[in-house]
Amino acid sequence: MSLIEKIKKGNFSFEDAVKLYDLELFELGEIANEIREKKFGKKTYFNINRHINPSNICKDVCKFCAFSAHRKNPNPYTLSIEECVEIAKNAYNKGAKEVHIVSAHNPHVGYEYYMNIVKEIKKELPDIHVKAFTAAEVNFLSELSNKSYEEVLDDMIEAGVDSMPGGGAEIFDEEIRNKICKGKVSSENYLKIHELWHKRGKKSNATMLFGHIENRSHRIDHMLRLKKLQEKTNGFNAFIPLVYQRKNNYLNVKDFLTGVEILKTIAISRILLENIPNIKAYWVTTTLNLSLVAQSYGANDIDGTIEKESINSAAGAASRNGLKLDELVHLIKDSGYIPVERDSLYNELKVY
Ligand code: V47
Repeated sequence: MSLIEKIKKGNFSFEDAVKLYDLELFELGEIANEIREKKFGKKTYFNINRHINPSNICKDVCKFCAFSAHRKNPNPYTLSIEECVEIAKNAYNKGAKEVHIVSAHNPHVGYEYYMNIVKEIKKELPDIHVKAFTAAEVNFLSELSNKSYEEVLDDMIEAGVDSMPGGGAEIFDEEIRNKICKGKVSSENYLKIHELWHKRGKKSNATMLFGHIENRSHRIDHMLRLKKLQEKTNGFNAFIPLVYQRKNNYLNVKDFLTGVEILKTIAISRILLENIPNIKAYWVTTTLNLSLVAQSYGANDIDGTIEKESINSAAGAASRNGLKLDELVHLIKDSGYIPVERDSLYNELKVY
């Protein structure tokens, strides 16, 4: 049986999956695009959202991070709960349907600060979808409060969190993880937290940070661990391969990925993760141009307008001020796809 036949039948080994990278980009693209078109045709999803990053003071030191306040970014800040609510209100009034809240792990503000941001936003804006707190934050909040993961997740639900973002996954391989983000949530616990969240009937996303010191096998291992959990829970809405941004951090990376390697990784994720409905080519780290190309290599989602973003832009991504809705719509249309505004759970809201 050929490699492609084995993969298509779902009867493949880890080594087979790694060998996908040896295929020509166009061949991978064709297989990935077939899956994409079967699921979504020419539709490309986006949402109107606003990122809120409440604080950049962090007890953890991830070498790839340029966002947290440290020697290369000596500007610590913590937004008040009122400021977070104000940001959410302004965004809502301009059409945002989702706030995506991710903070650094600030040990000084207390457990309730995190929960109250959500509670107060929901009190003012009961209709807005709150996508908040990565598994890394859940782990941090559990350590901070001496509560179990279950208790933290239940508190999040009570506060009004609707879904969880996929951040904090980085790369699951323990040896690489130890080198780039020692002390952060373990891979096992990242997956456990998402499993517990899914068991509560809730959805989440999963990310993978690539293009640093990992190799192709580590990426395949990462995808296959997600695939296994998805088989159990079916709780992931989207997989988001995040391309490593190189500025203002402490990770010494000499070789950067080619566009071909990025597209191959997106295509392989579409092929291997058939059980995760959406593949997001997050324009912030993929760049806008490559995200548009990625639509033909398996990606059916490019995230959203964002309005303001501080984590990836601190490391060099061109996302500090988000993207205008009409520009996003035009870019998708001009590249031959149909822009579809979705809500955070992938219900279609408007076809442009
Ligand atoms: O967890 C940090 C990553 C993530 C860098 O769930 C970096 O819908 C690249 O998770 N280069 C936060 N990436 C962003 C994130 C996300 C974004 C959009 C949508 C969703 C979703 C989730 O950014 C962090 C970390 O993995 N990150 N530093 C860097 N230098």
